[in-house]
Amino acid sequence: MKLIGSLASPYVRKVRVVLAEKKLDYQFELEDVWAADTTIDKLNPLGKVPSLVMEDGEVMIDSRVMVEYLDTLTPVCKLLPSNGRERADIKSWEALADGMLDAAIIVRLERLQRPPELQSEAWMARQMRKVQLGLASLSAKLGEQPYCAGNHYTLADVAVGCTLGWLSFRFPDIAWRDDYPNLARLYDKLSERQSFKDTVPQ
Ligand SMILES: N[C@@H](CCC(=O)N[C@@H](CS)C(=O)NCC(=O)O)C(=O)O
Repeated sequence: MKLIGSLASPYVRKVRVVLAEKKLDYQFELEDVWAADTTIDKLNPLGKVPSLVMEDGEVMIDSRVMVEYLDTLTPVCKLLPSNGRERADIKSWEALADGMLDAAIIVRLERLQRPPELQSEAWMARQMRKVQLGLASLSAKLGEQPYCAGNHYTLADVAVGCTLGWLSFRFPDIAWRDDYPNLARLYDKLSERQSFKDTVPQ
């Protein structure tokens, strides 16, 4: 398999963490989707990373599809139960964590890629509200549990960890560590895993 991505993308990081946890071999190819000469849309019509080129040449898109598939490839470090409510709950954690990223990235692009006179404060505030409410919700759901889904490490922790790490990287002014010590405790624990150490956003 060949994973196309960047070292900064939190969605790419999620897939890289899962590949590492599952001990799966892959090639990693860097692609700057914002460069004028990017050819990413030849592989992925949405023009996004991560994109995963499979052994047969087919391209899988979207990190959520990828991690779900990758988890089925080996029994090592099972990250998602096969079915049932617990699976849906873990996918909901992931949907929330990814949704917060989607909102924060809109704000970042608005700030970086639109001329100041075209930027909408109201639009950015609407997106930032999703990030702030998302943090409060993650913290409330986590409570005093050691991991998102309870006592064991799952895809929920991978997704939440990638979101928190990216917020620290791109939005250092969001004081989530001070506001939500339980999220900081979780993130510090995840950061000790080799899969997280090897994929710190840069
Ligand atoms: N839902 C997608 C989101 C992927 C995504 O938005 N990736 C960003 C990089 S962080 C991207 O490639 N953006 C390029 C674009 O939107 O044109 C996933 O989980 O894979």
